[in-house]
Amino acid sequence: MAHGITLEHHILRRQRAVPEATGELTRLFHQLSLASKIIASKVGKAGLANVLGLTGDVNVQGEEVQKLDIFANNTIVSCVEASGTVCVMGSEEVEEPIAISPHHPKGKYVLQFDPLDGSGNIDINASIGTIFSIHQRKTEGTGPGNLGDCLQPGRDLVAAGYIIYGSSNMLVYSTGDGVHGFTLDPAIGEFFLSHENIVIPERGDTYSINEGNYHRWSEPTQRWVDWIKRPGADDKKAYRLRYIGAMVADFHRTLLTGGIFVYPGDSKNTNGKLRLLYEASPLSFVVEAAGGRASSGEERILDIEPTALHQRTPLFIGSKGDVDDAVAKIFG
Ligand code: AHM
Ligand code: MG
Repeated sequence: MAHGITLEHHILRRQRAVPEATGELTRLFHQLSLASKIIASKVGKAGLANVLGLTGDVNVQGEEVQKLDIFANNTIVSCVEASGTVCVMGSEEVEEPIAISPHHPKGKYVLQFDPLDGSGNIDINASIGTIFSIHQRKTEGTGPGNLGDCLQPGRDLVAAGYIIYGSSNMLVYSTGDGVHGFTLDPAIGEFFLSHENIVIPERGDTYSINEGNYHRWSEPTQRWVDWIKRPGADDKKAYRLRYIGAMVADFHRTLLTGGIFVYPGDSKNTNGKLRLLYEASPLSFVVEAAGGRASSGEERILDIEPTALHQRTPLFIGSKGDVDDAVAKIFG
């Protein structure tokens, strides 16, 4: 790995090219990367640090809360809050918008995040991640932000990305023009540029979906899965199935090697499982910046106008050709 360009240097260099930049975005990224190093360190010794298992609580989504979920949430909030760069935050683990303490200045950005995505993987030592998105505030002035600041469509994002805690720890981000990946060197404690200008292949050979839900899918969805995993006309190969159950990990593989990740609506959950603001929208911003596509089936994910913090959306995301096929075959 080249130890040339750190994450901070990369962001700073790009911000210097924006005449109206104040340094706030650079500071926000600095605090986010600090939070992710703290989380990575905790995840790395999860079995030793008495953070495996459940807290005994149930979160706003009705899911059992893992101790590391809460640790990650609190770490991001406390690292970012004091930076004076955000006016409000939103977290998958917290029901309402997170107000900034009156003791801290309010900034011009809105940070929303899924602190620990794929938390079902924590106890089995498989990859998990953090997903984040950054909008400009909509409310005027320098006071606290509100729910309206959080409910913005993905097309208006300033930046988005994720951190994957895996066999190595990586931070991948985009400000809309290109996608860049950084690998944490744990000996030095810095993220270094390792994947510059990631471009998703036009097509892949992998599909990623929880096929255990097959019985709950619409017939067109079932037909699409039957089609994608079989060899077909025009030399179509049988696609391979890969599904770890942590979207960050499934998405990261899809971004690097192509293919499609899907969490469709089904007879139990018409809008699927994934949250628009914390999961679908930021990763859709990243995939589009890498040349891919993301759709709910009915519309472009980035064009969905959110109406609630924790709303869900069906998601078809990945290589443009593969998402085009799925949407055409399922939605006509
Ligand atoms: P989480 O944010 O509570 O961890 O849930 C989201 C996760 C995604 O990472 C993953 O793609 C999906 O849930 C897996 O769900 P399922 O077990 O239904 O396949
Ligand atoms: Mg999640």
